[in-house]
Amino acid sequence: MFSKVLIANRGEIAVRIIRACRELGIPTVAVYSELDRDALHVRLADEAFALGGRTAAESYLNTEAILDAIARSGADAVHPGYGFFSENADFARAITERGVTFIGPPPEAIEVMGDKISARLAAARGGVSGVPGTTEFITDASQVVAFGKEFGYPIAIKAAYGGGGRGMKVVPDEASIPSAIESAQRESKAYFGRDEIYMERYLEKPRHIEIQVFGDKHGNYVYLAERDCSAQRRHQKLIEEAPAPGLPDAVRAAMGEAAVAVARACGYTNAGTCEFLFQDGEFFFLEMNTRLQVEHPATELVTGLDLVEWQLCVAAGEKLPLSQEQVTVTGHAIEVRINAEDPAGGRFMPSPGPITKLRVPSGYGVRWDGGYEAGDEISQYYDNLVGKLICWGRNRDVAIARTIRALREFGIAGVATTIPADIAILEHPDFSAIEHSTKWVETTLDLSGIASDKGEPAAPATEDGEAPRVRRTVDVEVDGKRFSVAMWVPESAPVVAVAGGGGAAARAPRPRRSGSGGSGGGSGNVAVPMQGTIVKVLVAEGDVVEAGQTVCVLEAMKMENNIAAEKAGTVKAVKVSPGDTVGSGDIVVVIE
Ligand code: MV4
Repeated sequence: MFSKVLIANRGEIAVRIIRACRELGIPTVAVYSELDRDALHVRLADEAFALGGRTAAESYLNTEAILDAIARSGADAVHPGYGFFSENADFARAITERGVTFIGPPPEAIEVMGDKISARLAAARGGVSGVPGTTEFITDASQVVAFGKEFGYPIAIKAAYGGGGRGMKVVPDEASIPSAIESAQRESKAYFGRDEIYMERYLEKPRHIEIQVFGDKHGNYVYLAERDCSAQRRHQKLIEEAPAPGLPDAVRAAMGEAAVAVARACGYTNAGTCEFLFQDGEFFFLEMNTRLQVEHPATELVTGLDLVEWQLCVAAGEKLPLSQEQVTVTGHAIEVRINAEDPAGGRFMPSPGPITKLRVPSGYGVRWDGGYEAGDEISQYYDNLVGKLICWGRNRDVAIARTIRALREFGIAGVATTIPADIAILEHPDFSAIEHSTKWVETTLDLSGIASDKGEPAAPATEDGEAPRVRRTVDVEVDGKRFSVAMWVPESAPVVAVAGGGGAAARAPRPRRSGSGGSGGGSGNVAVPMQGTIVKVLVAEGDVVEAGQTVCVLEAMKMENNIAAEKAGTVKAVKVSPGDTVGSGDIVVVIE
């Protein structure tokens, strides 16, 4: 086994890996950016090395800085987590050349799967079919026309070196081919630096089912059940579950064997995931993710296995501990991603900031994999996953009820989270009846009723000139029954002393004044909640706007975010134009 493992990552996944190493008695090394100097993964690791920098490119993606930390720490293995260097064959090679083990697949397998056409060819070598489509780059629109004549529409045009849905365009008819090719190439170039594209038949209502596979360095493979990740929005998964509900056992076994065949065909080792689309009883290979995935704990809860332990053992040259027949699935697991995003009105605006309060649920069948504690800050520079709640139940209904129970116990303040949207999904009859597909959240689920909530009570509207008020609660007993009484007091008022050391009042967090968070009436100053670039301005001076109307579009954290008016009125000033860079809290539009 390794004598020291460096974790080239941050947040919850770094914490997850540190914990697994500790249980195996392996010392751990954390790395950190300037913003993460005091982060949880740094606090938990045995040693930590500064990378410098703030952005991912300056820190967690800085090859030189990480290689330097590996050398200085004397680590003999590196776990890349997910994202960052996890699917970077050059990085895997660079550390291997230095005699350090990459805890992941061989670089050649990463390369085969990084190119979606070679991935399709590898699957075909293993006898596994992808969605009907081409295995050559599109060089001319006439190829798409010919494909449409043979297979019909819609057609998906995809980035050959892409993934995660970026660069994918759906072509509804022949007339749309030229513009779809053009925008697929443009997006692909922008995201991946390359513009090769190919095509497939587009399936309109598939479920996303993925198989967890494992290979060791002795040619052994197993699949560890499957996960259903159909509850997603704009290619961001919200909820994952294992096993996939309603999947016939014969299909499940065939998919598992197909995933193993794909892994074998590219000489895969360590943990990987084969993604399939499942529609009308048929499944098609989509792509293989050559890393440990965010949703791996759902598989852990139903198989009873520790996948990170498996990764470490396999990377160290050990044989897989179980044969396929020895892998069993018990009950049902649901994983909910809790992101610092505000789902109000279904918009999912990033909501970075300090976490002022964090109380995570517990109890039977409840697991929390988090990257933060109260007092830590979610930075706009990184992924805004706060953590994952994973609940196990003896069947799917029990798991759903338990997850809803746990989500309702969750206490977090300072940032808005996706929890209200998660509850809406889990409580929806379509979800319990397994009538959802990958399109369901966007087309069917109604999130318009969800209000902004940063876990801090909003102060009631105040008269002009009056000091802002804050909510304080006191616990009182009336006839021997305990009540919690809320009072609205001026911010400057002394904290009421509560008998029995009732610290609740003293600890009551202050409402945040910026953005769409607390203040009752809504400000006429429309501010952006994070740093980014203005890509569109939709109003001009003198326009009459309604509360909630989008006034401009901000590109930040790789997403376009609609910035909305908080109150109705007339636009008095527009302070930005497309292309402008803005910082968190900058006022972009003034409404009177
Ligand atoms: C597709 C598809 C339908 N037909 N390919 C999106 C992400 C990338 N991994 C592949 N994706 C899709 N490819 C064909 N031929 C539908 C999707 C898709 C999707 C897939 C998995 C999970 C969520 C999704 C959401 C929208 C579209």
